Amino acid sequence: MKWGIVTLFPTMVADALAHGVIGKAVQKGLVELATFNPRAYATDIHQTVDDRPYGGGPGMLMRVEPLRASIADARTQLRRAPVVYLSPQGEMLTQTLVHELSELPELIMVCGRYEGIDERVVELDVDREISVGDFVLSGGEPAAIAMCDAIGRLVPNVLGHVDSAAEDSFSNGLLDCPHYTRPEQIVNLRVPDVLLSGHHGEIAKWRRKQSLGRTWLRRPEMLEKQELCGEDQQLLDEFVRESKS
Ligand code: 9D3
Repeated sequence: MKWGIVTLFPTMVADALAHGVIGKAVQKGLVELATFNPRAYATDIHQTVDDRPYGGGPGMLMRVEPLRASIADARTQLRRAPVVYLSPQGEMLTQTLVHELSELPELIMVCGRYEGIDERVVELDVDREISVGDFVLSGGEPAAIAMCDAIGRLVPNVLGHVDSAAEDSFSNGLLDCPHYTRPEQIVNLRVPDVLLSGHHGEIAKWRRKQSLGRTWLRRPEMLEKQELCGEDQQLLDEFVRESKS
């Protein structure tokens, strides 16, 4: 998959995507990253990339000409790519949307800075506006990085077997169960006996019960969206009963 990222801070994005499984995928050519810096398309002596908003008020917007020229260049290099504008006004990024985007051959992401971009650029050049959550960032780059990370790990051969199984964990609509490693005791806290028992059936049941229980405690709205099977309902009932005693 090819990513084109329009950003005033190309090293911020490239550096962030140079680590871990995504970094490996870039090295292997499983994903390709190209950045387009509006500043490189600015034609005035000062290479100006900001401009004042009509109507006044505090804050600046991205200057239209270099922004549109950088998006146009990205489009010529990624001819099959839809253009996403990362913005707080966008539709919320979910794992379902991540899955959908991971099936594209190419994707262009436009990162805003300052107060954002002229609405006519959205109308003319943008196919889709996406937000990563209801909190305030100082620009689109951290959002683009999060989106590339989430998409990249779904690209075939980017993850090994172990991680791709774990991937089910959010897609299955439940939170993950707690995990434990050595030592068997930390301060006064022991690893749950069942995990030391070697009974794989009991271990799987315990993990499922913890997933259901934690989702019930922390994200009840996730459970309301799905109908539990009889066995899951029984495991959750046990968890609820035990949490009250
Ligand atoms: C005056 C109000 N502005 C500043 C508080 C609004 C504003 C402008 C620009 C708020 C944030 C930003 C920069 N944010 C992004 O570019 C962004 C973002 C975000 O802030 N939250 C969640 N997802 C995203 S995607 C891009």
